[in-house]
Amino acid sequence: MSKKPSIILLLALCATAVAGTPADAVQWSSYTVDHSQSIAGGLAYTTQVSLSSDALQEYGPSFQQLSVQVTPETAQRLHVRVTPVGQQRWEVPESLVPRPGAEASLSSEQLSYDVLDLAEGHPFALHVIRKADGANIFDTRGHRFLFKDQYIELTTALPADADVYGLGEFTNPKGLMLPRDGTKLALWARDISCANEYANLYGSHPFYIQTNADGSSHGVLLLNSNGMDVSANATALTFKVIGGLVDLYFFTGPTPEEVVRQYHAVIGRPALPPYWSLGLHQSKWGYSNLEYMQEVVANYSAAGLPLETIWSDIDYMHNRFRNAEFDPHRYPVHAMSSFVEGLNSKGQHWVPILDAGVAVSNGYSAYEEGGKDNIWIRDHSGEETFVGQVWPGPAVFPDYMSAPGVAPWLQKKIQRFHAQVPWSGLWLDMNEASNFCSGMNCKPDVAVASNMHWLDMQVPKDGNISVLYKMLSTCVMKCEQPEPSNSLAFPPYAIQNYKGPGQPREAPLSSNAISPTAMHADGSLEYDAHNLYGAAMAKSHYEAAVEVTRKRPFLVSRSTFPGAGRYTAHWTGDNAGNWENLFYSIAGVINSNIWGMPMVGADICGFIDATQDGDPWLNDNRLPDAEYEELCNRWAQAGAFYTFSRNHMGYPARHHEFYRWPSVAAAAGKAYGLRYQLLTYIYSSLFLAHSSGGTVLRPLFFTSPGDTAARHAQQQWMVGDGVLVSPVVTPGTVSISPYFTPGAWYSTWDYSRIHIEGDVGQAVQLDVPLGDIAVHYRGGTIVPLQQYAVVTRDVRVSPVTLVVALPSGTAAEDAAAGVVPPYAAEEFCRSSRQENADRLVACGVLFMDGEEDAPVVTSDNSLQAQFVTVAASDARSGSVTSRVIAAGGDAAAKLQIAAVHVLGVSSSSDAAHLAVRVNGVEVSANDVEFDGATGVLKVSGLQLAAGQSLELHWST
Ligand code: MIG
Repeated sequence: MSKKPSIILLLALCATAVAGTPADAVQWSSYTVDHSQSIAGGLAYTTQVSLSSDALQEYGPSFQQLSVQVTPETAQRLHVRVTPVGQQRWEVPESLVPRPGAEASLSSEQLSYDVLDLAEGHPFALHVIRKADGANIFDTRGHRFLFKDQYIELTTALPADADVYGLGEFTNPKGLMLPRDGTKLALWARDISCANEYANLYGSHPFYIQTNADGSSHGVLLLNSNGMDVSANATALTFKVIGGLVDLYFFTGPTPEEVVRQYHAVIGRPALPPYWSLGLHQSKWGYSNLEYMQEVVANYSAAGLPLETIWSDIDYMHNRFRNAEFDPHRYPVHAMSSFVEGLNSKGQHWVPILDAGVAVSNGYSAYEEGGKDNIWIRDHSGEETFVGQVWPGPAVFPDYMSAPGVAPWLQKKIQRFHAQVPWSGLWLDMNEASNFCSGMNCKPDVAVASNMHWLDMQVPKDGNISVLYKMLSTCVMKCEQPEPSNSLAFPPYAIQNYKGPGQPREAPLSSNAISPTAMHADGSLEYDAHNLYGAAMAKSHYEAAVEVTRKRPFLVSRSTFPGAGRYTAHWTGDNAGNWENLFYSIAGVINSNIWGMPMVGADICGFIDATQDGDPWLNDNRLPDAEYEELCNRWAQAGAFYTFSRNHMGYPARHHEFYRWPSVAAAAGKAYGLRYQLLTYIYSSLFLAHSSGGTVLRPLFFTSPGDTAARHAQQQWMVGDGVLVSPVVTPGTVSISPYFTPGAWYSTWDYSRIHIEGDVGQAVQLDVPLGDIAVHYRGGTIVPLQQYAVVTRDVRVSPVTLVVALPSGTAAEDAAAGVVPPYAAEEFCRSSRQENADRLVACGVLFMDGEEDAPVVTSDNSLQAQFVTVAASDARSGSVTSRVIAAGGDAAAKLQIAAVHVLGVSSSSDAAHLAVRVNGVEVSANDVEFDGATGVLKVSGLQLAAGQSLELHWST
């Protein structure tokens, strides 16, 4: 990037946007630009800025000099780092987020952005524009910029008519878009129910996407793990951060999906989950013994419902909730191991929970070995082990981020666990990390007799611990509280750390967490590293699981940070069993996709069986039984289209396994019937995200970013490029008006077509009686559909029907309507559209591998095929061709294409002259069915290996 033209532009822009001279401007910027310097011939350069006037001195003095490093990294990605000169600052470790750095041989002409306003003598501002239209990507002019030891303030302008989303983790009652009323959203990992609106939840993702009125979009990452508040109002967005650096990445899109891909190229692309994990999962906190779990499995099968995986919550754990140890009475190891072997032989799976804290308990191997290996997080002095509390007594916390001995310790622990009972995946809970005590130097409070009772407690043999659980999560230790002058425990700026309804928003950082004064093995402070606990735990478990199982791991983590998706799936945490929370789950799973964790779901039917203000332990404020059943019916069907589909509930919740009610069982049977047919399609979509970045569950408006009404269609979501889900999320509702963006949409149930003409979408009224859910294929996609079976291992080898959903317009017409066509990001599809601009084009992908679930996907162990349909613009004739990219592994041999359904063939087609040829051979009339009224052409009786190329022609 050449900077000279920028300065000229700056002067022009200054005159209009910010009136006045540099001297006046000093009032908004505390820093003035000294000089800048190119770095060794490349496009990168560094600018030094000096403090010219300070503000908010009650938060401490601002640094005198800052170095601003501007590094164009790719044509669509700019990196800007601001560091205080001569100071070592905390930053997110490379071990968790390895930085990709700049592409070699990048030229300034290639860059889609420009940086302005870094001219000598001027007030310092970060001003990044998109070159194509001059639109602002980031613009701090006119806003205060402060950089102190424990307080960074950074504000960028936002157009009032832009939408901003993707920051979290928090529950937004309005849906996806950030509130623009100045509400401060805190990022500080916390163990708290996600039914709490606007509360800082389990993960921290300092990233957002801005979609302008015209649909053009860009993204901003502030790569910083410290506690922070982020707020937006009508004109600006502000970060207030209590440590670390200003380390910014800008992604210029310009479509929202491209922004996400560009973002994932920095934080790491998502792990591919094993195929079986796409099956239905059942879980409950409170399956008090093995017999109980066996009954649940048997009930699913008796109800004729698929059940892939049964989960064990902390109920399986031995005395005082020892991770990875079985209670000898309720879950004896031998019985468990034969139970799980039995499951495995039927193609089913078992996944247990692991909590972050490790019980301080003599005779507990994980505890004793960890002490020897010196892996626990240290108390503030650095000498003693930090002791907190998880469940009824003292617990210590493995330092997954930096203790050198943690990897072998963990591997040994989970190896032993796996040798006892072969788990298929691991559920990582309480890793914010949650700690029921606040403070330092905690010791069991022996002065309180009842505390000792809890410590001695054995879980009763019948496992009925309902009274105990609630008591157990209150602190039974005596901790030293830091002095008010302790700036780690009480930094000068208090973020909006949420503690619970009716409590002050600014809870101390130590609340329900490891003390911010605690220390890691490498000397880093918990104050800085707190938000990374979950991501570090996920990474360690991923690596250990690969070693132990030699298979692709399946992990589900509650706490996450950018980059965690390389290792783990996510669930949205402790939601409530009500209609609002069903709705919240939509934005919840979409956000997780934006953050690089496409494998995600909410607890189906709700974790807490009470509305937000009710006390679940008192069973108050629950939905009446009949309405609960109705909710679960709707949620079963919606949840069937999360990527990670798990029915889970809390201890005191009414049971809501799908078989509990005939109506819900029927609804689940219908929705999961379709999900299972779509498993390979979902898997293929996850594979695309894994290999190229991007989302699987995404908002409808990604198909038409400039359509503002589509942005408000928040009760729907896309699953990949080809499937739109429009569930009922309100009570007593049998008719809905979901939104459809321009083009053709086909019901997955009967192939009936909705055609939206023009360049804006439209709401279309649909009848959805209880037990039905609206699901549509998007025109322009080819979806591989298979056959339902009770376990996924049988689905994955079943014959494939290619559903070709023809678009209603040509590629040129799509472009004119401003829609983003399906698979726009895939080169093969983009070029097919370019070459066939005046025809109808549809694209699809198929990815499949074998049951060995190899940790790394290669072309030797997988089948990868691309499908393209090109049809005449009158849709009377066309072709379906496949291109096989990889034909390795047993899938390539086993998988067969048995049928092709083309939707949207012209109804004026002449059925009498219909001819279909496959790989040059005419298909017999018996195997061809054409319904002129609906425009559906069905070709069956094919036996084509999916690993071989296919060429089908139809003409009428
Ligand atoms: O504070 O293990 O979010 O899914 O069932 C409760 C018991 C601890 C919180 C998890 C939830 C799980 C529960 N856990």
